Amino acid sequence: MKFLHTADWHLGRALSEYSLFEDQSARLAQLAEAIKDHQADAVVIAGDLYDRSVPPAQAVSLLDELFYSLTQKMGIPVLAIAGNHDSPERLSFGSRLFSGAGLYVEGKASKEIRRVTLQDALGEVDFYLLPYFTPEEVRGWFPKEEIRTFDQAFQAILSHNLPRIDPLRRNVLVAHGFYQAVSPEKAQESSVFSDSEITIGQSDLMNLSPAASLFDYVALGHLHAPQAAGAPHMRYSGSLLKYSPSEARQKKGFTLVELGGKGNDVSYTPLNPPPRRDLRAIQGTLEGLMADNEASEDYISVTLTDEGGVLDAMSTLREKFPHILGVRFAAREQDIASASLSRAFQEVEQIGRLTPFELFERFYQQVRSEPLSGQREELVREAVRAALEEELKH
Ligand SMILES: [Mn+2]
Repeated sequence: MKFLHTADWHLGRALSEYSLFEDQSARLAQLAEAIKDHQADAVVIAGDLYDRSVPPAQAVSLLDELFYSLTQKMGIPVLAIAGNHDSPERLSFGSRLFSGAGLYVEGKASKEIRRVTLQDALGEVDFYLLPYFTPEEVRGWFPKEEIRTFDQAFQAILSHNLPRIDPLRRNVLVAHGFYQAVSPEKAQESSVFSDSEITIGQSDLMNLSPAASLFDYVALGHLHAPQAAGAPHMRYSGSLLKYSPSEARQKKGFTLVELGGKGNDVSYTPLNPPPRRDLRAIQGTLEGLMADNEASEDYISVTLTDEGGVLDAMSTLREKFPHILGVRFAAREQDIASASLSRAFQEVEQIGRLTPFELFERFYQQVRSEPLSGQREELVREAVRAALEEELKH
């Protein structure tokens, strides 16, 4: 059995002001290509299909088109679970009907983990679909047990399902969350950045160790960097694309997983086709960056090392990098990081003193690299005036 393990698609996501729709569609076309090229038998999507619980219509159509072409045109079964970014109920829509067509979507976690059995030349493979869940949810299923943490919730679900999982069969677990095959005590010092770039403490960590011998492969989603979760056969495939400058150095794509007969080694191969546009982080002085770099359509995150103030850095860089994501100043960050936090406070204070119009004016300048003027300026002034008047009425 060969399948593509992928996760964290975040369809509908934008980078700064740029929609990623074209990049994501191109990526999904590459996914379909990879399935053909490698003759995969199935696709496993380990959560965060969408970026938000109410995704843009365009993202819904994109996913609908892909699901149709995979299951109906190519005859490839699709197994998917909800991540923390998805709405469990919305993702579940039609799920019972669709399973008849080879589309297995598990939106809401349930006490009995949903099992989908697929067949290959060597026999059957059981896929267990465990979407993202919260401890509160799980507490309701096991009223007699003490469930406060994610780990307690996961262990309760796992023990409850143990009798249903046949260790003599080939088993695959699909899950979304912060999983590692270590004891939570050991992981206390470690902190990991997830998709939301918020540090996850040990409170979110779920220990996969008890599942290690039960499953031939564990297909995980949530962490955006491809990595093993404490054992080589329990893995995060990583996100579909680079979704933040902090991910600039990560390799993105899908993982091709090959299950042999029961007891045989599982092989996994990362597939990283080049994206439509890469995301790169570059650093230097404004002059140096402009002189040393070729013009590029890539998404570029810039850190300037200039000592003094730099005028119009964003619009200068935009000439070379039309998809610039933002400019940070290394010196300023150092200042802030060291003693002079007061400067940051001053800046915030200053922003606080701006009128709504002035604030928008700044925003416009930053986004469009040109001052707000003429008819546009009039329109904004009028809109602000109207909004303020409206507010005064209440
Ligand atoms: Mn997630």
